[in-house]
Amino acid sequence: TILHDRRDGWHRITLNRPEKLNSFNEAQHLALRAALDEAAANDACRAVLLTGAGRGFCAGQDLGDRDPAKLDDKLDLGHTIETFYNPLVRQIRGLAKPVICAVNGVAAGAGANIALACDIVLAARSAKFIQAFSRIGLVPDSGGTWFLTSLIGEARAKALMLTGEAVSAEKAAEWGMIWRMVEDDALTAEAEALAEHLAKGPTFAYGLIKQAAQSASGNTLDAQLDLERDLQREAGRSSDYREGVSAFLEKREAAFSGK
Ligand code: LHQ
Repeated sequence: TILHDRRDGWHRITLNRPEKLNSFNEAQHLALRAALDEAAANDACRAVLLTGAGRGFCAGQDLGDRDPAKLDDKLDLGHTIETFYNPLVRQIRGLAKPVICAVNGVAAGAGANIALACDIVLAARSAKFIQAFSRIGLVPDSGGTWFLTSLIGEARAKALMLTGEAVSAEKAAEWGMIWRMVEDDALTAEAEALAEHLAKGPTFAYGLIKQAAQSASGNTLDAQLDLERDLQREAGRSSDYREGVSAFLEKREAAFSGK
């Protein structure tokens, strides 16, 4: 259900149920969780690249195994969210190294929002983002209501969530929903180059940068200033800071260890 490619310095994790547009069943959730856990625990892995096999990125929850006869007022989708989707989003956000998402094709439902949970999102020109939930009578999950409102504002976010209209990669980039749109045939190379670049970076500082950026919207400026002070104190004690300063003074490229 997933492919885990351990490269020198970074890992590529590929959702791999292309015949179902990589929609999530339980097995795919568990395999992705294990792969992310491994990437998090392995010091040699300093960046993660998440993508999808085939023509889609991810179509959200696999709806194929739903028996409409069993969809009644006893059903607890909250349990599915709590067991699988929320831990996944927390895992991506909590991973103390950069997670790049290369959106190779359609990203729908939870698939769109898992992409938005990643740190740097590149999307192929032919990719699109669909808040498909309202099309089947559901509410956006996997952080979508939070990510979208903060990324593109409440007006655009609400319209997308209510209409279920698709957003092209080009529009997503123009709106600031993602980092960049890339031509289809350039996506893999661009995403790999970015992963390789980040894998040589100051990984410890990257983890702190994620933490700071993700805290901003819930903090007052005062609280955020305090947080920056604390994080900078930690960064200032890292060997990568020593190396960064030495390299600057010696006019050479820094060789960061990630520590
Ligand atoms: C699929 C799926 C799919 C199964 C395409 N499942 N087979 C959380 C907690 C608990 C419950 C519910 O949900 C959630 C979160 C969610 O994610 S809810 C939202 C679930 N996702 C959707 O509603 C999206 C459903 N898919 C679509 O609307 C379309 O497939 C999109 C717009 C993504 C792509 O359209 P097309 O490019 O026209 O492709 P297609 O529809 O022909 O799909 C290709 C195949 O993939 C097809 O199978 P087939 O055997 O006919 O070739 C689809 O049935 C299958 N597929 N999404 N979610």
